[in-house]
Parts: sequence; C-alpha cells; structure tokens
Amino acid sequence: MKGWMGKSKALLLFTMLALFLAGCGKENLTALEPKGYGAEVSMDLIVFPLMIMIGVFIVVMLIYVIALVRFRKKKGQEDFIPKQVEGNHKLETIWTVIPIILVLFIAVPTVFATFDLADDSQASEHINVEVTGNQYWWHFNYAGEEIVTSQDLYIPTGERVYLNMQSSDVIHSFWIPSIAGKMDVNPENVNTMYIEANEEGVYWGKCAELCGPSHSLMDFKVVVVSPEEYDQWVSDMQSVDPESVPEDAVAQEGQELFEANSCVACHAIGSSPAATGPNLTNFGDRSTVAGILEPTKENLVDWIMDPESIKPGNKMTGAYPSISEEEANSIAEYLMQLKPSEITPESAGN
Ligand code: HEC
Ligand SMILES: [Cu+2]
Repeated sequence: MKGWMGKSKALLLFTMLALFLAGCGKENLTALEPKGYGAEVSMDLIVFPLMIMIGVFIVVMLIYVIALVRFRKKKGQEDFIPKQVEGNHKLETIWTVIPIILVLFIAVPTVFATFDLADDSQASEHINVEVTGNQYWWHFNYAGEEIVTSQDLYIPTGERVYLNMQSSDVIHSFWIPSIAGKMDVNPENVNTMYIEANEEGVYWGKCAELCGPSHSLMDFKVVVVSPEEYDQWVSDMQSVDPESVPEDAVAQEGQELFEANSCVACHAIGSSPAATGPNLTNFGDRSTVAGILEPTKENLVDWIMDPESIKPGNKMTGAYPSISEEEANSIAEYLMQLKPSEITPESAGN
C-alpha cells in the first residue's frame, strides 16, 4: 500500500531499535551472560530451539530459492502446466511429521529443566532463606541462622541456596537475570526456588511483576562471595549487639532520634524477623540506599526527609513525625556506622 517508502522507514526504525536494545545488556543484569546455574539452563533453552529454528529457516529458504529458479516460466512454454500435487498424501505427511519431531526435540530438555529447577528435595542440606517481597523492597531471613537483612542478599559461590518466598502485600516476581530464572512471589502461598552462583560479584535483582507506582524501583542485589567469606559474614552478622551505643557523639544523638521518632517501630537492628520496614543491621555495608540510590550520606538524608519524592507510594512516607535536616543528618551518621562486617558488596567487587 505505502510502497517502498513505508518499508524503508520500517526497516530504519527496526535497525534503530535493534541498535538501541543492544545497549540494554548491563553487566550482571543480563540473562544472556549467565553466571549461575538457573541462568545457564535458561540460556541453553534459548540457544537450542534457536539453532533448530535457524536450521528450519535455511532449509525452507533453500527449497524456496530452488523452486524459484528451476520452475520459472520459460520462453516458448508459456502454456505449460506442471504436474499438480495438491492433496498429495506423502508430502502432507512429511510436512506434518517433521515439525512434530522438532517440537518434541525442543520439549524434552525443556521439561527436564523445568523439573530440575523446581526440585527442592535437597533443601534441608543447604542454606535456606525466607524471602518476603514488599512494596517496594525485599526482606531476607536466613532460617536457623538468626540473621535478618534486606535489599542485599549474601550467598556463597558454588552452593545451592533455597529460597522460600512469599509476599506481604501484592504479587511480586523475584528475578536475578544473571543467576536464575524468575519466580512469582504471592501473598497466598510459599513458592520455592534455588539459586546457585558460579562467580563472585554483585548481581542485580529486579521485581518482574508490576506491583504499584514504584515497581520499577524495586531493585535488590545479590552479593556473591567465596564460601570462607560467607562464613565470616555469617559470624559477623551473628555477633551484632543491637543495643550497642556508637562512640561518635553525633551518631549517638542519631541513635536517640532513631528511637524517639518511631523509626524503630518499623526498622529492626539485629535478628528480629519483623518486617514492616527493611532490617538495618548492616545498613552501613549496603550497596544502596532504599535499593536504588548510591550509598552516600546525602542520599540517606534526602531519603529520611522525603522518601515519597524518591519512591512514590512507599510505606514509610507519612509514618513518622517530620524531621529537620539537622536531625536527619544525625540519624544518617548513626545508620552509616552500622557496619558489622568486612565482607561487603564493595569487597565482593561491585
Ligand atoms: C511505617 C513504618 C516505617 C517508619 C515509621 C519508618 N520507616 Fe523507614 N522504611 C519503611 C519502609 C517500608 C521502607 C522501604 C521503602 C521502600 O524501599 O519502598 C523504609 C526504608 C528506609 C530506609 C532505606 C533502607 C534500606 O535498606 O535501604 C531507611 C534508611 C529508613 N527507612 C530510615 C528510616 C528512619 C530514619 C525513620 C524514622 C525517622 C524511618 N525509616 C521510619 C518503613 C518505615
Ligand atoms: Cu514488586
């Protein structure tokens, strides 16, 4: 209808889109560079059917070109009618059976992978973490270890970590593209999955289910460290004394303000499993403030004074008395010095 102009415009748009999307693969945030077991399995399931499809494409194109060239209308034979093959049983059987066989080829590894990744029979022999999805942050409770944290999930390399996941509000979806596939996190039931990372580093996690105005800001990180470092981190976290008073005078004042302004009602320091707000035991070691901002004091002060401007619809806004900048500064001083461990996202190679 539009002729070649329409087509060339479409082609141009398509090329630009392809170039634009090619820039999307952020390191440690792409399923196309797998760094963990689940992501590797998924990648294989992308590559294998793609190979089959490319094979089919090549064969079909070959037949098409041969037919075009060999069976062209020839000079002097304008009235020639070739042999008619409509309703040919042999042909129809062939082109029905071949696709069925190809689909079966694709189905077998897919079904195996599905069962493999859903297998939680070994869970009791490995690390188990209770994951709670909340609008717009993640809570991690290490079952049996008396460790609770939020936003940054620490795991050792080369070991399966079983996640038992539930939501406290709406449906979320837990996704660490470089390490594993997605899993829905529902309010009604516990979904399980396991993750296993091969390489140390800090990997991006995302909520992959539209869950409210700040859904796209519901980021978290997975901090993958060596098994020795992980043990060190566990013992550091277990030896935190939530009552300890900081030495610095400003931080001390911050601690008092933190207690006086109902921050403690929602934010636990120590291993309390309560989860109204993120656990702040190792806040000073975090890779971010509120899952998305650089972990600087200025950002923290901004967050405490006006979280709504940073994450619209979050559950902290309006839940505490208004805070002056000076007070926010002291509280920030207190929270930033909560650094129980040498093992941090930075040391893991952020
Ligand atoms: C009603 C409960 C509630 C109260 C009270 C509350 N917060 Fe929060 N806070 C939250 C929630 C929920 C979040 C997570 C917001 C999000 O990311 O969507 C949060 C996030 C935070 C974060 C970022 C945590 C992280 O892991 O990055 C800090 C820091 C924080 N709050 C400090 C404070 C301070 C300081 C006070 C007191 C002045 C306070 N909060 C009062 C619920 C509360
Ligand atoms: Cu979500």
